[in-house]
Amino acid sequence: MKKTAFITGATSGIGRATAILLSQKGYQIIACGRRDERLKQLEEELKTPVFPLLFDVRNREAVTDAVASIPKAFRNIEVLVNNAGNAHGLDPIQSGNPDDWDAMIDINVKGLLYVTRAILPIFIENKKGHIINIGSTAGKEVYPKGNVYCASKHAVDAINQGLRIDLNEHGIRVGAINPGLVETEFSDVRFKGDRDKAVKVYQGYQPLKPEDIAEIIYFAISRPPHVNIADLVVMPTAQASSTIVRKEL
Ligand code: NDP
Ligand code: 8X3
Repeated sequence: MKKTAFITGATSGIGRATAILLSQKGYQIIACGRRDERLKQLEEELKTPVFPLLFDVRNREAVTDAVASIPKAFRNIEVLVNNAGNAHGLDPIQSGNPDDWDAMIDINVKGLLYVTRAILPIFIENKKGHIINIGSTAGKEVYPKGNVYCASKHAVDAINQGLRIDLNEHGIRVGAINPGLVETEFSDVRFKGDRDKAVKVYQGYQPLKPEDIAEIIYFAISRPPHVNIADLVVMPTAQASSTIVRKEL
């Protein structure tokens, strides 16, 4: 039976690039997201079997139902990539929008937990599995106006460590990949479709590409079974921290 990877946020950016690469490497893909058209497009593009799962990670019941609906041929899940997430807004706390805070906590933190909780019985029964949590440099430091997004990614950092501890007895690998600036739809979402603002985030230097992160994810999951990449930070060469980016292009 082919190995299966369950990827959240496969409709765009890092998740989509990971689905494409893992399919090229022979994995069947369970591709998750809320945009049906994008999932259909991905299914047509991939060479290996794809099972599209349309759900919002915020909806606990929808997550449970989605995982329960996975057919037998796809239940041999070996890899879970917890990637779905976004920043919503970039404001000081004193003028921040609580709806944005809810979105970030509900998607980046609670959504990741719901999905993980739903998949874990499969990993525990199979006595194997590998969870890759997509954190961020925002989970390692806090930058101006990053407040709640940074809090959500610090939570991912803590959950990554907690999962590794709790799952140790089951032999399940758990690791986080924490990227700096990657050019995706991330800033379009953060700035609510303001294209001019989004484009500027990646101007004047060479940002990471989603494919760079996909390659690191593949590197992590293709290590021998005794090797677990527990926590990895990756930034563009031009970036030294969340606020120091050398612009020369
Ligand atoms: P994109 O905006 O390109 O992709 C985000 C993905 O998350 C989409 O596929 C989207 O799918 C999915 N998603 C968002 N909200 C939900 C939801 N409520 N339910 C289900 N799926 C959802 O951004 P990236 O590829 O950059 O982001 C992927 C991850 O990488 C995120 O966790 C982000 O925080 C992290 N990251 C990004 C960095 C960057 O600079 N780009 C740097 C560090 C970390 P859909 O809309 O179809 O539901
Ligand atoms: C995304 C990178 O710097 O916008 O996590 O927080 S940043």
